[in-house]
Amino acid sequence: MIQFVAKTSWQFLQCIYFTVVLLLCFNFIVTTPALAAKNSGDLLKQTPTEVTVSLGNAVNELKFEPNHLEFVAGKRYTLRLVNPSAQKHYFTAKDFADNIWTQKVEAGKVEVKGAIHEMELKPGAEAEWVFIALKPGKYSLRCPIPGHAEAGMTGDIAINSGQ
Ligand SMILES: [Cu+2]
Repeated sequence: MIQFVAKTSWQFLQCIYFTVVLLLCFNFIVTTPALAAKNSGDLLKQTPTEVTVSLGNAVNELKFEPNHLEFVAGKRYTLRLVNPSAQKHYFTAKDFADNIWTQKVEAGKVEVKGAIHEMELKPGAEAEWVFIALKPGKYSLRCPIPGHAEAGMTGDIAINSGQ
């Protein structure tokens, strides 16, 4: 048990200083980017920027439209995924998903909270992925259904630095 005995006001100030430094260190240790995003009311109050991506299209071409997406770190987004084609597709971007903070995914009457790594959209399906972009970088996107990525169903996602 450590006891601070303040004999003089100088020692008392030293105790205060030490305590403040300790608290700052502790705060630094527990503040991971994900927790920071989760705990920050300001980030969640941002009106999300809406981005729509089509998985395939009405004439069954195997591609994402658009196939290049850009986000800014620290900004909130609603990524609307739609599948207007006659077959199912995946939106698979695991590294991207690891570097964002997912607030929720809404599909039909279901709202899913927490981390998501890939989504399968059946013909005609629609889902909304609400997240905050965190770590700047370049990430790849693909549909892992056999033959789809090979036919061009790939894309890239950039998270740009907010500075
Ligand atoms: Cu596909």
